[in-house]
Parts: sequence; structure tokens; C-alpha cells
Amino acid sequence: MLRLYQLERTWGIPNLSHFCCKIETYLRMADIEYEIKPTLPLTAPKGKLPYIEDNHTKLGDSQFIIHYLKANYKNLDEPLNNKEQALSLAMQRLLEEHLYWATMYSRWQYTDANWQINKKAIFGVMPPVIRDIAATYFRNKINKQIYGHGIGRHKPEEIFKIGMLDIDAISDFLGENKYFLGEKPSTLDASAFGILINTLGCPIESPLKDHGLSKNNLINFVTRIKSRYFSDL
Ligand SMILES: N[C@@H](CCC(=O)N[C@@H](CS)C(=O)NCC(=O)O)C(=O)O
Repeated sequence: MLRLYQLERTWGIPNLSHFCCKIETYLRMADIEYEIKPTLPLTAPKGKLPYIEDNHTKLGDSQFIIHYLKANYKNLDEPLNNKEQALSLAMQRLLEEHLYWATMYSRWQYTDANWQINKKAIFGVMPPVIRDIAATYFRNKINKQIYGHGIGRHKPEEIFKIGMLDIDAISDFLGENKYFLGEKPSTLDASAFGILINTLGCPIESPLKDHGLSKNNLINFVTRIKSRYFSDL
């Protein structure tokens, strides 16, 4: 059976890793059987989670995992025309390559309270000394990524301002639709759920979360996907 390697579940959401949540959501939307192996990214093929193992294939990065799932199991994007597929890709880039980084800033840098919550969720199972070493190592690493992306060079209010523009765009794009691109779930819904539940549905407080919670359609989307596909949580 396909094995999904991801962070331990916490916070009452599928995963605190946006991308792990995206893949598990795709698997459930596509009705693909899988088992979960909780882990840290140390053994991941590209040093990041999620990764999967299936039929002697070990694959990292959510994009490549979804290419694999589409080719070998089910392609949720089959009904989409070329223009819808282009929009899907553009929105995924917005969610995963921009809004994601604003949420990472909120977790790893914005306030000490957020950092403590994040640290406990990821490293809390480790013995105290190892926990502190691992948390410091990963915090330095992620903070360099946030700076390297570019978003970490802005002031907090600037980061939240541009993150809120993403949220406005996502909310306007969804409108009153059940799913982003029609009557059936597609990859974009899995991606959006992974990023949005980790923005407005987790215990990391920030102006970004508050802004997300001001959008009823996004709250309804996240609530609907969670209860439809993760009723066991
Ligand atoms: N582009 C990757 C991003 C995956 C990613 O950033 N994963 C994070 C967890 S949300 C991670 O494992 N980070 C550990 C690190 O960068 O060392 C994907 O789509 O899978």
C-alpha cells in the first residue's frame, strides 16, 4: 500500500505541514488507499515533507507526488479544460509559493508565543535536550529560507499586507462555489485546503489569520472539506 511520510497529526487538523495536508487531501479526494508514517524531514529524498513510497518508488515534493498519483491512480483534474488547468496552476503558485511563506513567517518568527506553539507541535515528542537542539537547527534553517524567498526582508506589517492580498484574491476567486473549479474537487482544492487550514484554522495568531477569518466563503470551504474528507479527525 502507498505510504505517506508526513509530520505527526496535531492541532485537530490533518497536518500542520501545508504540503502534507495537501497530499493527504488529494489521496482522500481521489479515494486512494494509503498508510501514514509520521516522521521528520531528515530522511526525506529532498529534505522536505511530504514524501511517498509506492511500488519501490520513493518520491518527494507534492507536485511530483501528484503527477505520480495522476499517472498511476486517479487524475482529479481530468475534467478541466486548458484554461482551467492554467488557472489552477497559477492559483496553486499563489497559495504555495507566496501565501505559504507569509504563514511560515507567522509561525517561525512573528511572535514568541507562536514560535512556542509551533515548536511544541513539531518537536514536543522529543526528549528535552534533543528537542531544543533540533528546534534551534530547524528554526535557523527555516528562517534562512524565509529570508531567501524574499518575504522575510519585509517589515511584519508589509508581510501581512501582501499576504492579505493573496487571501482577498483566493476568496474572490472561490466566490460562492463549492469547489474552486466546478462541481468536483480538483488538485487546486487539495492545495487550497492545505494552505488555508494552516492559515485560518490553526492556533497561530496573526493579522493574516484574522483576515482569513473575515472571509465567510473561505471558512465555509475549509469547514466543508474537513468534514467531508476528514470526518475521522
Ligand atoms: N515544494 C515542496 C515544499 C515542501 C515543504 O516545504 N515542506 C516543509 C514542511 S511544510 C518541510 O519539510 N520543510 C523542512 C525543511 O525545509 O527543512 C512541496 O510541494 O512538497
